[in-house]
Amino acid sequence: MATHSLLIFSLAIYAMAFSINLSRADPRTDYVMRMCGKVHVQNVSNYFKYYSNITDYMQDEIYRNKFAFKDVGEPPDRLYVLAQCMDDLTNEECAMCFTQISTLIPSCFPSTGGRVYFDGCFIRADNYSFYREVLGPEDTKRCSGRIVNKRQEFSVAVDEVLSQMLLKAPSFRGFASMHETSNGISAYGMASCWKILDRDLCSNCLSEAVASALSCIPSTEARVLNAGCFLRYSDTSFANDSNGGDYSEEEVFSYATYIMGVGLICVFAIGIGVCVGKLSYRRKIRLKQSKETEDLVLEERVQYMQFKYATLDTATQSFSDSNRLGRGGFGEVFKVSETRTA
Ligand SMILES: *[C@@H]1O[C@H](CO)[C@@H](O)[C@H](O)[C@H]1NC(C)=O
Ligand SMILES: *[C@@H]1O[C@H](CO)[C@@H](O)[C@H](O)[C@H]1NC(C)=O
Ligand SMILES: *[C@@H]1O[C@H](CO)[C@@H](O)[C@H](O)[C@H]1NC(C)=O
Ligand SMILES: *[C@@H]1O[C@H](CO)[C@@H](O)[C@H](O)[C@H]1NC(C)=O
Ligand SMILES: CC(=O)N[C@H]1CO[C@H](CO)[C@@H](O)[C@@H]1O
Repeated sequence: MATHSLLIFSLAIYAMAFSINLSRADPRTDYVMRMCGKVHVQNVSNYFKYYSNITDYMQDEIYRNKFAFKDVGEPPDRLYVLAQCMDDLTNEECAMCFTQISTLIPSCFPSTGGRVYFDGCFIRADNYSFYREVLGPEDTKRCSGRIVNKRQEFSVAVDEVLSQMLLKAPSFRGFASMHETSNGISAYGMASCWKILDRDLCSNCLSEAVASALSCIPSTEARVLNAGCFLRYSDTSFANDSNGGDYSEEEVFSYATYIMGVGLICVFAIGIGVCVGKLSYRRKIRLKQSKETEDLVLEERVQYMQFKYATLDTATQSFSDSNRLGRGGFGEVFKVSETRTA
C-alpha cells in the first residue's frame, strides 16, 4: 500500500515537473532576407501541390532533426526543397521557425524557387538539385546596427570569434556559436552550414563568409547569406553560446531532467527502504535488546562530546579573562601574515 501511493505520488511530481516551461521559446523568426529566382516554371499549379506535399513531410522531419530536404515531381518542374534551423534552437523552436519561414516560399512562385533567411532558420526551393551548392551568384551580406565606437578592440574581438568559429564549426556538425572579448569589448558570433555539406564544403563556405563578414566592420551587426551557410556576428548576445558561462536551454533542460531522475530514484529507494523496513520489523524486535545497548554507547559518545564542548567553553572563558595577553598574541600573528602577503 505504502509503495503504491509512493509510486503515484512520484509519477505525479514527474508529470508536474515536465508541464512546467523550463525553456522559454524563442524561435528567432526575425526576417533577414528573401531572394526569388528569375526563371519561371512551366506548370505552377503542380508546383504548389509539390510544395505543400514537401512541407507536410518536412514538418515532422524538421522537428526531429532540425534539418530536412526532399524533392517531388517530374522535371522540368521537379521541386527540390531544403530547410534547416540553427542548432541552438530547441526542436520545438525549430518547428515554430519552420512553420513561419515555409509560408514565404510560395510567394516566389511562379519563379522556380528562392531562398529565405531568418535568424533562426533557413529554407530554399528550386527546380534542380542545389543541395550541395556552397556558393552562388546571389550570395550576399547584410551589414547593420550602428558604427562601433572602439573600432580597434571590436575588430580584434570579431576577428577572433570568426576565426574560432571557422575552426570549430566544420567539425562540430557544421555549427558554432561563441563569443570573444578584447579589452572589455565583446563580439558574439554564430556560424551554420547546412547539414548536407561535408566538412570540407562547410569549411569552404564559411571561409568565404568570414571574409565577407570582416568587410562589415565597423558595423556592430553582420549577417552573411551564402548558398551553403549562414554566418552572423554582433556586439550583443543573440544566442546561448557554447564557450561562455551561459548554459543553453537544452543543457538546462537536460540538467533538470537529470535532477528529477535522481529525485525519482531516491523516492523509489525510500519506498523500497520502507518495504524492507517492514519486513525486517520482527528481526528488529529480536535485535532490540542489542540495539538498546548500542544506543547506550551512542548516548555516552554524545555526552562525551558535550563534555568536551563544555571544557572548550570554559577554556575560552578563562582565556578571555586574560584579555590583554590573548589580544597581543593575535595582533602579532596578524602582522606577520600581513607582511607576508605584502
Ligand atoms: C510554454 O511556452 C510556450 C511558448 O512560449 C507557450 O505557448 C505555452 O503556453 C507554455 N506552456 C506552459 C504550460 O506554460
Ligand atoms: C498543369 O498540370 C496539370 C496536371 O498535370 C494539368 O491538369 C494542367 O492543365 C497543367 N496546367 C498548365 C497551365 O499546363
Ligand atoms: C505526396 O506525398 C505522398 C505521401 O508522402 C506521396 O505518396 C505522393 O506521391 C506525393 N505526391 C507527389 C505528387 O509526389
Ligand atoms: C528549371 O526551370 C527552367 C524554366 O522552366 C527550365 O528551363 C530548366 O530546364 C529547369 N531545370 C531543370 C533541372 O529541370
Ligand atoms: C538569446 C537567448 O535565448 N538567451 C537566453 C539564454 O538562456 C538564458 C537562461 O537560460 C536566458 O535568460 C536567455 O534569454
